[in-house]
Amino acid sequence: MFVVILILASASGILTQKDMSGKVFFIPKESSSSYVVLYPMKNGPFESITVCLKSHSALTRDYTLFSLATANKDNDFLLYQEKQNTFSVSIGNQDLFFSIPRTAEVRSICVSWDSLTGDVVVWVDGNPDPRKIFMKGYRVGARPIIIIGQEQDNYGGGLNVSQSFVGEISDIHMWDRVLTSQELMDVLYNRGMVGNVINWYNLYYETKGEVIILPQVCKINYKPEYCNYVPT
Ligand SMILES: *[C@@H]1O[C@H](CO)[C@@H](O)[C@H](O)[C@H]1NC(C)=O
Ligand SMILES: [Ca+2]
Repeated sequence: MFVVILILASASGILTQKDMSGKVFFIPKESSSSYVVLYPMKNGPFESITVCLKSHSALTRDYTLFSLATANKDNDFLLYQEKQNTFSVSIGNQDLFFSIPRTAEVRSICVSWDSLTGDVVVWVDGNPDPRKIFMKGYRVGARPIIIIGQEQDNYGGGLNVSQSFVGEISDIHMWDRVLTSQELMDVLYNRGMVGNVINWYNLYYETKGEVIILPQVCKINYKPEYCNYVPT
């Protein structure tokens, strides 16, 4: 398969552009130094956001799934699995909590937020949790730093080992709009619905520390297309 398209030297490391279909980022060990920086194709500010990803982790403590910081707000858009079966969505440094149990299974999470209405929806394996209203009228700032595997407490840093992610994470997409239910199903089943801010099939990223790229493993009762992207 056609893999590495282009490798560019950046100031701090190697920026890679790659089609990550059928792959995962695997962070095998707890640390505050292993993570992935994702480079967005749009710089914001953002009045609507949808983020989707799949994760697989045996952690029983808190961990971070998606950390987007801007110059003035470390939790400008943060997805975080808390203890006690609570999942949090933070926007503009404010926290909104959902009752979502942790699981050691492969799990798909999609979160959408619309500034106009404040409507937040969290989808777990395609099932929406009861929606909430949050941060109506707010705009997530421009020039975000997006990190997978660690939680930022300042712009690009302030990482805390106790909030790090250990395990596999994949199929990360981000849009600057709210997806329809039909589009979310197309994401879940890999029917060619790709992010316009972050696109897993054309991903600009940099890995730090110990992050391994491995093939995805599939759950037995998933439809094959759930974990095997077939370009159309
Ligand atoms: C690191 O994260 C843990 C768990 O969330 C928290 O209790 C602790 O205060 C954090 N430490 C710092 C320095 O932020
Ligand atoms: Ca933070």
